[in-house]
Amino acid sequence: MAGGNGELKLLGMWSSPFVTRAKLALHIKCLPYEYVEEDLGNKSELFLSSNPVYKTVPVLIDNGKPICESSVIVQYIDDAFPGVGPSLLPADPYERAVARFWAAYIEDKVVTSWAPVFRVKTDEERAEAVRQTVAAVEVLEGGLKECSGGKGAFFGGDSVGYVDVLLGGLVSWLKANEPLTGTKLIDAAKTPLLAAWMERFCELDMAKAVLQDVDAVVEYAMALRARLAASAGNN
Ligand SMILES: N[C@@H](CCC(=O)N[C@@H](CS)C(=O)NCC(=O)O)C(=O)O
Repeated sequence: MAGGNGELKLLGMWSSPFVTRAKLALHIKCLPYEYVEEDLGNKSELFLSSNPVYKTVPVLIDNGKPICESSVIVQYIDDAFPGVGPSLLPADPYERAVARFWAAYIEDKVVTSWAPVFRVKTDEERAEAVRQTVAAVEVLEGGLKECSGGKGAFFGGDSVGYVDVLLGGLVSWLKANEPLTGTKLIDAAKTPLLAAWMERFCELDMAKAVLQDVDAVVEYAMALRARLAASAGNN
C-alpha cells in the first residue's frame, strides 16, 4: 500500500527550489524520509530509472514507487497521507480549483519567465526576463488576495496550503534575485501582500528548517552563470 509504511525516499539536489517544495510538504506532514543528494552531472541509476522522462529532481519514492514533478509530489503527499498533519489543498472543490489555478500560474508565468534569468547570454536578455517575472509576480498579488479570502496571511488562509508550498520552495531564489540581478522580485512597494507573506513564511519553523541559505544560492547561481558563459565562449 502506498502512503503508509514509512518507506519514503527523496532524490534531490540542495539548491533546487523544486526539491525544496517536496521537503516543505514532507515537513508539514511530519513524515520521516530518507534524503539522497543526486549529482546531476553524474545521475544515478536509481534516479534515471525513477524519472526516465524528465531526468529531473525531485523524485519521491514511496515503497519503491516513483513520483516525479514537484507539484505532483506535493499533491501526492497530501493525497497519500490524508490523516497525517494538516491538508494542503482545501476540501471545497471550488477552493481547490482556485488553488490549482494559482499553482499553475506560478509554474506557467512566474517560473517560466524567471528561469532564463540564470541562463541567458546578454544583460539585455536578463533584464527582459526579470521585467517579465516582476510583471508576473504583480499579478500573483491578486492571487494571494483571492486565495486567502482577502486577508493575505497565506494562500491557504490562516495556515500554509498547496500554493504556499509551491511558492515557498522558491523563496531563497526569490531573495537571491536581488543580489544577482539588482531587482527585488517581491517588493513591498509593488506587492505589499506578497512581501508580508514572504516575511511570515520565513518565520515558520519549517521554512527555517528547510529553506536554503540565500548566500549559498547566490554563490551557486554565480558559479552556474560563469560556467554557462565559459561554455558559450568556447562554442
Ligand atoms: N518541473 C520540474 C522542474 C524540476 C527541475 O527543473 N529540476 C532541475 C534542478 S532545479 C533538474 O533536475 N535538472 C536536471 C539537470 O540539470 O540535468 C518540477 O517541478 O519538478
